[in-house]
Amino acid sequence: MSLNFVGAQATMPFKSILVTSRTYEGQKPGTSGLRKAVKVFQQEHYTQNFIQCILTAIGPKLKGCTLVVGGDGRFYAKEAIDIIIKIAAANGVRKLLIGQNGILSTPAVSCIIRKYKLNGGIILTASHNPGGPENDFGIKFNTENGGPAPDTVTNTIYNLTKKIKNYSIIPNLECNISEIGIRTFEVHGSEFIIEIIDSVNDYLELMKSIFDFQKLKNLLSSNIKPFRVLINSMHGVTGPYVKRIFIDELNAPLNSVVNTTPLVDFGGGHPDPNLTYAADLVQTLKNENYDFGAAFDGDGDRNMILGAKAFFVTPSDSIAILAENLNSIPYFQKSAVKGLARSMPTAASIDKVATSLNLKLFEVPTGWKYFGNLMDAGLLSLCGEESFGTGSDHIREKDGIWAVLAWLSIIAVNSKSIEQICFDHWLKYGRHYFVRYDYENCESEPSTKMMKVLEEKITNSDFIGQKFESDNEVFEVKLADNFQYVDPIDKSIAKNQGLRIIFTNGARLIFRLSGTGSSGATIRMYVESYESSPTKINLDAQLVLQPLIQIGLEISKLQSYIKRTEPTVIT
Ligand code: VG1
Ligand code: CO
Repeated sequence: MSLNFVGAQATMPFKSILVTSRTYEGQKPGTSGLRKAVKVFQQEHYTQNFIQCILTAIGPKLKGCTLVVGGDGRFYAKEAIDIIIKIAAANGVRKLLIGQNGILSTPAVSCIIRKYKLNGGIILTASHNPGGPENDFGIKFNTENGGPAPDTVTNTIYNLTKKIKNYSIIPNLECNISEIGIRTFEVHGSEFIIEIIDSVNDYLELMKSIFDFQKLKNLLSSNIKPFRVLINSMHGVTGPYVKRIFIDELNAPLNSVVNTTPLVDFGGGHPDPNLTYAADLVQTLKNENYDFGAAFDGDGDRNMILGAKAFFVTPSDSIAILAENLNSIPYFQKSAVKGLARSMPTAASIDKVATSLNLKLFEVPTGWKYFGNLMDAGLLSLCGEESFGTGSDHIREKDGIWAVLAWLSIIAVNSKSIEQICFDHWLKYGRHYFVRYDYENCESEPSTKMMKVLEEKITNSDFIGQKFESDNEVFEVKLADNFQYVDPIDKSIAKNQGLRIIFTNGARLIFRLSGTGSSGATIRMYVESYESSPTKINLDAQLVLQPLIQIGLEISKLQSYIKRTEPTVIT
């Protein structure tokens, strides 16, 4: 961390005032953070209330604590950081570390909290949701283990928002966040410190301690046959990180990285790394001679991995293949792999690897926060979600750039193409075909009704054993429930985590309502089937899954409830 002093030390003592507020409904953090339209956050007292409640929820450790603040640079982030500075100072926070210009990826925040043993961090992002004045803003709060606040903490924050009457603020305390360095302010007779830090340094150092950068450099900048990569930051936060890592450190050609300037509105795009929203990456890979492609979401915790000609690696396969090859990565050579985990809707490819490696496999609800306790207890090394989330216990967040470096490490060792690696994996373990249908921006009421009726139907005792037929394929129900998770460490219970229908042949249908939308409802239908025969592992996923998709639509009556025939996005 740089320790330059910027400008003169502020000498004027600052005093806080108490501002009378009003409560707002709906400040309930979802799967990860509070996400709403920018216009909602811009309402008088709205952002101030939520920040005050985050700080109050820290409890006795608040006075004198140090927090890190940063985000994906989206519209309204600078205003929010200004509010955080003023409210944190008034509440007795001792120090804020702030990313230069407010830029810090979600994995970098997790890294910084852990490295400097901070009390937590505030991340200004709505992740993969679009940005700009007409789109979304969001605030995530991470606790001292570096991970997303668990349900107990977010429930406390939410309860506070329902009864907040006023907040403390120092309206005239200003700080320029564009220059690296330290500034101190005198607040109520104590020192309040703001340190503006380089956005990339700490994260880069961590990556260097995990991977063999020399080996990766040889792979990407070989004079004989360089491995050609195309990395697309989608104008999200990862731009400065990929430039430093792939261009400056690993010497990849300059045209290996694109869309690396973080923009307040992500250039009008949807910063979600999937085949629909990263269509330009897919097209370029199809048309040109690249060996590898990757994209990230707005805040840098998601990743999509593509091979030559845009061969798509499903996130569920990605995590399984990484698990199988962890010995290619120095970090995992140093300490034994503990356990593996996936979120419930994620396809079970990794389960097969866990069995083969004799490792414990945990199945947790959707959301990275559920992996944290297992990692803290030393039970978990590698985990992933079908929603393009991949990560390990190096931090407590999913980590897009880490995933790319992990894949490149495997390639550097075994010299196979991405497609060949996947094919060989399926040959050994069989293939888990997977697809997710998202119906975005549905009306809340019919969506909730659909879920309620479906739950009643599938939890009725006569549902088990029922047979469904489509395209001459028969699926018999083995188990059906509303998924519930008991945390093995603190025994906390997470209920209502998605409706599951598991068939006797291992196929699964899952229905969930998203917890990251900013308005209305998004219904997700997850469809998975398993094929072990070598003649059936290289088929088109959409075709293979069609019969099961039809059964899912039929059982749920989804289309008639929400009056739609097509999903918004298929991943
Ligand atoms: C989605 C994903 C989930 C992920 C969450 C946060 O949640 O499905 O797997 O952990 O987003 O990711 P939901 O409730 O909409 O299904 V991020 O990158 O948006 O912070
Ligand atoms: Co994200």
